[in-house]
Amino acid sequence: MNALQFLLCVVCVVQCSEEQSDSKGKSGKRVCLKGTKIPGKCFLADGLKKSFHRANDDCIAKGGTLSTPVSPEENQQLYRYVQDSIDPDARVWLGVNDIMKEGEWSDQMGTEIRFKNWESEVTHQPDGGRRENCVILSSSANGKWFDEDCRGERASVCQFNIV
Ligand SMILES: [Ca+2]
Repeated sequence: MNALQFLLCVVCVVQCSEEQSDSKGKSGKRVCLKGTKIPGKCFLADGLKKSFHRANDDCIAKGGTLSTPVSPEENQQLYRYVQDSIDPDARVWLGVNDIMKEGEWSDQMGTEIRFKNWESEVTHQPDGGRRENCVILSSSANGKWFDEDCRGERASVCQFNIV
């Protein structure tokens, strides 16, 4: 290989990698390449059971956060998606916890949540006090929420904001 060939090669490698990162930056903002789309976000299920912190870290590594429904409609859409993509009775971690302050439920940005969907007909959630600071959505309880020990192992769904 002579000097010119070498130089062309380097230029090509730099350009190619620039093009790749460019297209990565542009795609994925309007469409869900995997998972399912609801207005404003993509949901992507992970059937592998893991602790809340592990599931949270894995979502962040993918550029998202643990799913956090903010309305009855979103909760219903997440619940249906979990049933279809994991299993009809699956329970998944939500991006909601009261780790910082007992009884004050926050999302993964640390903002206190307004929409809650606690199970309250059969049991009276949340009922775990300081032992249970994380939240699951239960498909077998029609998408209702339960507080649980964060160290438990559950499936999860990541959410990605899109325009
Ligand atoms: Ca608690």
